[in-house]
Amino acid sequence: MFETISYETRGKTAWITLNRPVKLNAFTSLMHKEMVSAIKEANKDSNVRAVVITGAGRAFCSGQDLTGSPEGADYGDVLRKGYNPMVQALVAMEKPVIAAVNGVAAGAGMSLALACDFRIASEKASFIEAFIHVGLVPDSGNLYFLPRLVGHAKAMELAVLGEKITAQQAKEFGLVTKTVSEEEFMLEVETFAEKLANMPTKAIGLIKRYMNKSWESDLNEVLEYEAQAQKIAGESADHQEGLHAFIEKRKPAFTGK
Ligand code: T3D
Repeated sequence: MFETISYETRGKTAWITLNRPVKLNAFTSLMHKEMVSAIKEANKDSNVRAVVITGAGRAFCSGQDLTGSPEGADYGDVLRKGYNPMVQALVAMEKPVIAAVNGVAAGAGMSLALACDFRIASEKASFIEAFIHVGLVPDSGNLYFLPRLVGHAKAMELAVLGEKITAQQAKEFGLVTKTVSEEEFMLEVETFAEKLANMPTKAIGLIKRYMNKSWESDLNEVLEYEAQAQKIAGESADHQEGLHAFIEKRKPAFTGK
C-alpha cells in the first residue's frame, strides 16, 4: 500500500514505520504524503486507540533527504505542502501517539518525534537539531515544541549549537518519557502502547486537544475549555465504566467510547 513507510495494526495499536533504512529514513515528498495518509487512516479506524511511529533499521529518521531536493526548490513550499500537513494531522489526531525513537532522530526527524505525544527512546537513540549544520532553521513544528518541552534556554542551545545529545541527556532535559535498553525497547513500546490503548481514548483526545490550546489561551478560556471537555467526557461510556468499576472495586474495562 505504501512505498516509503509501512502501516499495520496490531490489536488496538497502529504502527507506522518509516522505511528508507539506507538513507536513515530520510523524508521525501512521497513520504510526507504517505505519512499523512497513514495518520488519517489510524485516526478514522475506531479500533485503533494508540499509534506508534518508529523507524526501520538503525535510525528513527534523519530529516529531509539531502540528496533529493531539486536545486532551487522553494523550501517554504516543501514545508507548507509536505511537513506542515503531517505535523497538523498528528496534532489533530485525538488518540495518543508515541514516537518509538529506535536510533538517531535528526532535523525534521527530531521534529517528528517532538510532535508526538510521548517519546520512548532506546538507549541507542540520539537527537540532533541538524538544521543549523546545513544553514537552515528548525522546522516542522520544532520551534514550537522544543522550547515548550525543554524551556527557552535549552532549546536555543540545542537549536543553535546543533550538538548531538544522547537518549539519556534527552531524558534529563525532559524530551523523552523514558529510555529503555536496546533489548527491551520493542517490548516496552508495545506494553506502553497497549496500556494507552486500553485507557479512556475519548478523554485522552480531549486532554490532547485542550492542552495544545492552553498555550494560546488565558485562564478564563482554559476554564471554559475544561468545562466543555468535561461535559463530553462526563457523557462518555468510559466515564460510566470508571464509576461502576470504582464502586464495584474492580478494574475498569474501557472501550474508548
Ligand atoms: O526541503 C528542505 O530541505 C527543507 C527542510 C529541511 C528539514 C530538515 O530536516 S534539514 C536537516 C536534514 N538532515 C540532516 O542534516 C542530517 C544529515 N545526516 C546526518 O547528519 C547524519 O547522517 C546522522 C547524524 C543523521 C547519522 O550519522 P551516522 O554517522 O550515524 O550515519 P551516516 O554515515 O552519516 O549516514 C548513513 C547513510 O545515510 C549515509 O549514506 P552512505 O554514505 O551510506 O551512502 C548518509 O549519506 C545517509 N543519510 C543520512 N542522513 C541523510 C542521508 N541521506 C540523505 N539525507 C539525509 N538526511
